[in-house]
Amino acid sequence: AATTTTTSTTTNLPEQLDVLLVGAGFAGIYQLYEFRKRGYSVKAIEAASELGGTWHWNRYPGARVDTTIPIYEFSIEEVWKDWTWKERFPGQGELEAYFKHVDEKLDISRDVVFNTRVLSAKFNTTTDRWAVTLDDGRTVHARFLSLCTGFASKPYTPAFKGFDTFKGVKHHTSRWPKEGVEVKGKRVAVIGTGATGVQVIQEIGPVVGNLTVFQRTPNLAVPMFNRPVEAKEQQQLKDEGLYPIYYKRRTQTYIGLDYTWTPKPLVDLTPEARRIFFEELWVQGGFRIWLGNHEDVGTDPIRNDELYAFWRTKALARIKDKKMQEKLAPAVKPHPFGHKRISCEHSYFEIFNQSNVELVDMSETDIVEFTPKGIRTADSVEREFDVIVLATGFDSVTGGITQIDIEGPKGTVRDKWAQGLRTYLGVSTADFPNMFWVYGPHGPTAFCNGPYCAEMQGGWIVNFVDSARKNGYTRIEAQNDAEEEWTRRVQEVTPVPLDSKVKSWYLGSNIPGKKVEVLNWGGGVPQYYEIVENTAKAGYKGFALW
Ligand code: N01
Repeated sequence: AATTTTTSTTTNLPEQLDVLLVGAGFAGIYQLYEFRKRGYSVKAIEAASELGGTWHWNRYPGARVDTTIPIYEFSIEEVWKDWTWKERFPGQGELEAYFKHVDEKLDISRDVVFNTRVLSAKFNTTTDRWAVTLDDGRTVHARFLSLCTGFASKPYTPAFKGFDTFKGVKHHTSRWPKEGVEVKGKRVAVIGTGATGVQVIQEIGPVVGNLTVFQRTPNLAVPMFNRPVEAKEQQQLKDEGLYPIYYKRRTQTYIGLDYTWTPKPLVDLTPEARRIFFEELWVQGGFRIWLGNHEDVGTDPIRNDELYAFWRTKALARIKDKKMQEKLAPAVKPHPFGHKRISCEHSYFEIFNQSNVELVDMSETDIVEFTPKGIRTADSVEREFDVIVLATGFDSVTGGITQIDIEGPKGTVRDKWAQGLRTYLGVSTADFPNMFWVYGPHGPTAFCNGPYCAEMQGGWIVNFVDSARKNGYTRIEAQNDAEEEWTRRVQEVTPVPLDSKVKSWYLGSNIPGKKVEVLNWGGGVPQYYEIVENTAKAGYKGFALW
């Protein structure tokens, strides 16, 4: 078995492979393990120097998963049986250690080419193989191409005027240097208050010299209530046979967690009962107040207002200054609760009580330019900084795929999707034979626990490829009519207002110029799972097999 994740770029890479995986995070690791077990020649190409995907790249201060253990991990017994977490919501460092453990158990690294990027892939209709070009000059020919690029592997940095003139230190959060950045006592700016911005702000707030937060939209963040978890507590659950039950439960809940919407509509409860119910969810921490709530908090505007009012009361109690209260938790709801991804925090609002923290409301005064010393805003004020943190998000869901030059028999994925996203089952697209992805466009992605999605969709792909091989097919391809039908269905089950002024990566509206459309399957995990399983049982209906 491997001892640690390695940084070798010299991994033996045959010119011909059965399967080439792009990325070695949860998704790539799972498929590598499963394909190899079934005797496939398979390799993963990974741009990073180690396993972990998002948990390798996002090493900014305060990075922490916002899903509890043991829901957020592989369900592979060999891995979980002797792995012990330290915290209910583990931090990035602990997740890095987890991936080393995974490697020790499953011996993954020997089949991963690290420090290498996939530049392009072209399908050859004569050989039914993908010719995949790497940035080290090598070309690999693989029957199947599986894109395990995650939903957030392409960072987004806005095109700020004068960006390169700034002489201090600046980093996008997902490209944070491994050796860290000194922020103690420094003048620091954070641009962006999404899930990442919230985590950075609460982590560095207590140590920086002064902090300026550039906020475009207030974050309706909820407390995580993280706590240490004892080894013996975990062992007991394992001994009682609970872990497989937890993992199975992920298939039955809306978002692949161990809980889901409460069925009884809120409207059936008295206001007092609703208040108590909210309180009960709140103290459990994390997403419960949203995803454990009654579903009508999302669909009924009055119930949504009620939840916002509840959230606001909690937030206001933690913010001292009246003006700051209005910026962080405005009287007028900035957007429906839950329409932007809920973020989790522990001391975010308290940071704004510090006298050395300033909040710049970009709806009043936008960033005009970066200068050699700092940032100038529309009110002509130039603030000086030593460090600028860009917590500005990602070209999410599609960006990981469209950043690669992928060419099928009729053109590139990028050109095809520029006209509008079209997929079949959120794992494939017509005219791109033998190509799949997980945790990407039109899958449950934004509304699914990552490791679960990696296993559920990954397992489905492995079974499909295996069935094709056993039946002697060399080419499998989504059909246009099946794709039309699926795309229509995704739009139908994901009722989101496309004309909303709210910018959200759920819809691509966070990226200037990106087509605003439904990017994720919003019909919930159980329904998705049922559909893909039934498709398999029906002989992979909707795919052509040659
Ligand atoms: O990115 P985001 P993120 N000028 O797109 C602002 C996962 N995640 O990295 O809201 C100024 O959410 C933008 O403003 P607005 C999680 O799924 C998980 O924070 O568009 N500001 C916003 O505030 C999450 O949802 C974890 O008005 C600009 C911010 O930048 C996803 O990753 C932790 C701007 C971007 O927020 C992405 O989160 C972290 C501009 N030109 C992330 N452009 C955990 O598991 C954008 N912004 C805990």
